[in-house]
Amino acid sequence: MKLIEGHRPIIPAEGIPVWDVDPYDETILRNPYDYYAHLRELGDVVYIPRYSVLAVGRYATTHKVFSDHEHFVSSRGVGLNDFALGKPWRQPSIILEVDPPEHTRTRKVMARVLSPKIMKTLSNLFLDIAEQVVDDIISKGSIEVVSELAEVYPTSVFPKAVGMKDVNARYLVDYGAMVFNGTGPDNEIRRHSMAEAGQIVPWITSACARERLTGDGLGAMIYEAADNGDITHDEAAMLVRSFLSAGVDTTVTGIGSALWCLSQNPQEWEKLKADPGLCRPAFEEVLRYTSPVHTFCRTAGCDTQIGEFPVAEGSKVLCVLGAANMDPEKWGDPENFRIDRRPVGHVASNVDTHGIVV
Ligand code: OVV
Repeated sequence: MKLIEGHRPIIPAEGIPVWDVDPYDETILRNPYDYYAHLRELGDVVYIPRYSVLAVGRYATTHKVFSDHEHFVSSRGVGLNDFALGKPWRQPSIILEVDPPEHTRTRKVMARVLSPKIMKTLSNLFLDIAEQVVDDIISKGSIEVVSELAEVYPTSVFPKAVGMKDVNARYLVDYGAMVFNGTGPDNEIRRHSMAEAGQIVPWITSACARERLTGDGLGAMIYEAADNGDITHDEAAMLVRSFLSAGVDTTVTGIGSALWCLSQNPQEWEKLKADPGLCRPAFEEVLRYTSPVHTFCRTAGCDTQIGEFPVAEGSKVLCVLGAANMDPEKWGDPENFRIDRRPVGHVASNVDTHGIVV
């Protein structure tokens, strides 16, 4: 059978609204808010013929499908490609592209290494580097936010926290782009990100090896979990890779978006300066408002349904997290960026703490 973007085309159930849109078009990616609104308006689930996929964008439905690993699996890939039908471009992640019970086991190791207690021991490192970066910026007078701040901070902090001996900020940023754009269709954006895969993938793989890590970082702790028999040593290397794929790109986007949101909402910036204690809720609001990961897919692992509509096994479902995070049903006034909103339950990132399997 002829596949579309690596998955089986589907015939949508009668009554599912059809929308001829390309969610991965650059115009929509640059300003997705109208797309989000229309997707939610059309219904609980929408069929997008361009990629022969279903899409959900209302908060309640998106949350439900995204967390329902019994029916909507991650192990067939969280992009358009169905790993059951074709070889993925990289070895699948054992934290992202996996379902319980395997996910529960690997997730436990990650959670232990990223515990608040261990994060606290790293806070001086995070703070020192933040101060250095800010001092540099102040001495320069003006900056380009993405390349001189949003990319610089995570790529300075991350390798140190993980304990990487090999540091290549450019490769880390480009690998992040590959991982996330790799979930989309074979368009210009994806091809551009993948162009360097031949060099970067082997670099990432070797940088995650035990002998390329110091003995005192997060990476070493992951390998210690392997020494204790919680995971295998090959799995340890894969979890170290997950730090790099999941951590860098989302943080670059988060910091860039934070500066954008504050620059567009000067009254919120004043509020933050007056009460720096709002920093954390402000960042959560940035994540809700901008959704660094706009979409992750699930794959129907069996014949199932969304609302009243039947959904056939093998159907790819776009969970449009950005749309869910802007649903007025859930948020009341989602268009207002408010640093004191405390948007509990947003599905932007850190989603595991809300019970969603990533
Ligand atoms: C949560 C997440 C996002 C992106 C990549 C990965 C995980 C990974 O493990 O590679």
